[in-house]
Amino acid sequence: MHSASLWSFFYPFFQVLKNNRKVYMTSNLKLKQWVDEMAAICQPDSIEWCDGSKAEYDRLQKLVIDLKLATKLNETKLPGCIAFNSDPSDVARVENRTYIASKTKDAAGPTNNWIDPEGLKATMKGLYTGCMKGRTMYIIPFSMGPIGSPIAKIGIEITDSPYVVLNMIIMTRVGTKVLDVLGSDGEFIKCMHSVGKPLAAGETDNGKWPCAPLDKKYISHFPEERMIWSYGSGYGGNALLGKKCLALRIASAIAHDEGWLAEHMLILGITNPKGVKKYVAAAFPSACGKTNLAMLIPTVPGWKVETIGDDIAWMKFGEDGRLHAINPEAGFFGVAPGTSMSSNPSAMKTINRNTIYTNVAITEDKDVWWEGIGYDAPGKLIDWNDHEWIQDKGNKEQKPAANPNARFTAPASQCPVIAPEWEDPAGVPISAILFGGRRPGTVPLVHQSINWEHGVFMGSIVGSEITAAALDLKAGTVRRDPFAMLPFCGYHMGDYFQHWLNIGKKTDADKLPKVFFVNWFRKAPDGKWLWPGYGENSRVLKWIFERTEGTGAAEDSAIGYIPAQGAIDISGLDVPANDMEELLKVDKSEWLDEVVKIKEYYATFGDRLPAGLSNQLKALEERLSKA
Ligand code: O2Y
Ligand code: MN
Repeated sequence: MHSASLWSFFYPFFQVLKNNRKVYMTSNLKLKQWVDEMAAICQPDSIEWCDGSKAEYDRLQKLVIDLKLATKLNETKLPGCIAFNSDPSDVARVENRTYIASKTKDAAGPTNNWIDPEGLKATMKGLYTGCMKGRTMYIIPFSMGPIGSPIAKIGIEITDSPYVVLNMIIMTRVGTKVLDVLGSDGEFIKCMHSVGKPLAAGETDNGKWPCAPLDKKYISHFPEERMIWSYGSGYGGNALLGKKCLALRIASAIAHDEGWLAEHMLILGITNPKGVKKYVAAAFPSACGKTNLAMLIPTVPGWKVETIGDDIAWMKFGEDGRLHAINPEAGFFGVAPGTSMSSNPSAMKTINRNTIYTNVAITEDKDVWWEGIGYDAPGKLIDWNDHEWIQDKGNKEQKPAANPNARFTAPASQCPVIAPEWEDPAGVPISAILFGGRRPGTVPLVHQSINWEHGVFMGSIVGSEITAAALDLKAGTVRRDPFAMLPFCGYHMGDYFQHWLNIGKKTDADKLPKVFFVNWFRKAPDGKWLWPGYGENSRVLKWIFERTEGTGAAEDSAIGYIPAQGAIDISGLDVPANDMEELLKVDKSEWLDEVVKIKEYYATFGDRLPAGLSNQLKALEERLSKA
């Protein structure tokens, strides 16, 4: 017998010795070797292969409650729910500790935090050495996308965090079936994670969220090797490696090489009163209400919106020449503050069971509460820092009870408006792509691109205006977030733009999605919002739907097609005609100022800015300069 096959034969028995809980009969030699290699470095007390079962979920839930790392919530009000509080140093994605370790700095481009891969590996191997002492190493086989879908990818996350395992079981498809699909020689993405807090003999976490200090946190991506190494954070996008790390940063690099799109986009299905259904993908920078739009309840009579995904879309050409999208995730990791029965009733109904809460406040009867939940705090709370908290509405300085980035992790299958086809392995055909941002001025409520290349231009200039004098930017400055991918593109942004342009040449123009730019955040000169937003956004979706059908009246403008007067259905809506005019206004001088700003921004890409985009900018300027 060949030595590799011998190893393969004896491996399951070796596992029995190392792990008295369960044995996994994976025949994938690369996987076995990688697990052994990392176990030898990290030196865990035990190893567990995860099967994603209910029994496993329940056992780990009990474990984190017994360890006082999580609180069991009110079983009557919130069955199956628990709440964690993280360390105050570990409450969000850490962009300045997130690295793209491509072989060259140039491959990462000007928008990424590049680091030399070999030096980084040496540093991180040092940190990983002995990092799991006193802990269990969990091996999580997961699929991003329906298991076995031609668009799906398999990842294996190694972690020492039961919080991560519980979240991954909700957010991805974990288990035995994934190993079956992987088989003996299937490819997988290595996702290595440790909270970076080894325990000495007899030491416990003592109910405290384990993590490493900020300067020891590393969220590292090796795009050429399709590998992720994360250390020191147990939180969200830093630790649930299927999400931003795999499904966006690594997948964007794979998609570039394989000719498809891995995007930071929600996917929704919209059905008109005649029963015709179309699918829309949409990219917005953070804090633009992506989850709310994905779960929107239309106010326009007879129209229906259903959710496919709220954060990430993988789109590939189908045999019909159209782009088909899947949501690679299986759950929602949504922001709790601001989520209420009025802002997003479907989200509220999704998270009333089997949900993990992180950094929310807890009421005396073990219910959850956060700022913007829609009602006052019911009595004394325990805030996310584990302190007693009594609401003092007169005190503007009062610290919030929930962390502003507090999260819920809930199964997508629980969403009352989830589309029945949300797990279709073939994906759904996309008719429209939307880009948007928070733009109080200049940008109208909605406009449509002239063609695909112009649509790519629209995606490239996505951004939100800085309102407060935040960071070092002055108020009114647009912080660009191209395609809402600034923190998530795993390679050179200039090459990413070119990739989008190339996608447009792979099929007939009429099979490509139509591209739109929306702006729910336009303000009147007196500072008031012009558009009511939320469910009323269905009126804009209706026009977009009609445009994809070739109906929906539009007018040419210098920036693209604008709804003709009366084309946006505002029946029963209290938006004065003047406001509607202001919402759809294209002010040439404002747009000429915008052109100047875009030129400055485009200059940051140097000669890697595709000619297709500089041509688009020039053409826009010419159209604006015509009388
Ligand atoms: O702060 C985190 O770790 C979560 S970030 C996040 C989570 C869900 C959806 N989107 C995002 C994001 O940053 O875009
Ligand atoms: Mn996101």
